[in-house]
Amino acid sequence: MPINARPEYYTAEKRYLEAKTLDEKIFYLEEMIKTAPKHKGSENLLAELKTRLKKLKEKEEKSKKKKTGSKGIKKEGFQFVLVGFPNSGKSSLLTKLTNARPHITEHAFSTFQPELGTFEFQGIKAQIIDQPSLGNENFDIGLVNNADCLIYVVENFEDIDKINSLIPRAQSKKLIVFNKSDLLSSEQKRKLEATIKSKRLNGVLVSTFTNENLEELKQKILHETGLIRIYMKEPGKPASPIPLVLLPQSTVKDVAEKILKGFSSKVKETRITGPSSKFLNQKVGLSHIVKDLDVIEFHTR
Ligand SMILES: Nc1nc2c(ncn2[C@@H]2O[C@H](COP(=O)(O)OP(=O)(O)O)[C@@H](O)[C@H]2O)c(=O)[nH]1
Ligand SMILES: [Mg+2]
Repeated sequence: MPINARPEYYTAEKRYLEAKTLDEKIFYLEEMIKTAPKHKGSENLLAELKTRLKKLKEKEEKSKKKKTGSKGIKKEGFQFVLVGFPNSGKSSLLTKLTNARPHITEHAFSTFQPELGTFEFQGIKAQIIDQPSLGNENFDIGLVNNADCLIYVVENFEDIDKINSLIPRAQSKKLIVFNKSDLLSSEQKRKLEATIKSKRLNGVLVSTFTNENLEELKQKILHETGLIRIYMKEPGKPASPIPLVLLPQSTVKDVAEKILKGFSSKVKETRITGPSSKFLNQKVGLSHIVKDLDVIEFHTR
């Protein structure tokens, strides 16, 4: 179109044409409108761009309404969000890690809205959310930016940088899952694992088909939550099999209060055995900081 626009306009147009998400499209279309020449010869073009923008905004409004519907996900406790390209195996992984049963197909973009699953492992619970793939207009950047930890589901190292460049504002911790290990030879697996180690990546090589390393992945997920499991014990009896779950940096007082509000004022003596104790049955005060898998005995006399 011979409208003699400034270079900024053509850059915005190029980005607009390449844009994958609705968010991006709207952003660059607005840039085009801002930088388009404003004279008689470009009137039609401007009008056309504005109509296009209006339509995209209507579409955005509609998808927002959908999101706040019955599927709206409430954050409870520690939240993981799966991110990755189409067909990397996010939905398959959600099925293996949680109670959720999302739709799995060989077609790209078969997940249309976020799907919540509850991860339950060795006494700890967390939320895991399966997202529409990167590049899908229903991909929810808000979920990514609010996650406590992102789980990248990838098939190779290049995907990691590509994902990073698409979600530049994500600050949370990252766990990298290399999926489809069943497609690799043992030599390829060995190399990939060596590279994960040498790059000091928080990553693990798994297969949702053969279940390879899924237990290791669960351990890593549990570790990422930082949650602390404390086992209570009565004198002369074995420890209870079900732990109390506390936040990182919790104290003996927090444990007592978790059992019963006000209970800490009744505690006369605390004995602790486990990662936070120097020896068996160490006597500690209420301000002692507990560690995961400690066993605690309260004496109230
Ligand atoms: N070979 C192999 N294929 C897998 C594995 N996990 C998932 N797939 C396949 O990859 C395709 C996409 O899986 P899906 O979970 O829907 O991926 P999503 O688009 O990331 O949610 C499906 O055909 C799955 O059967 C795996 O561990 N190994
Ligand atoms: Mg999916």
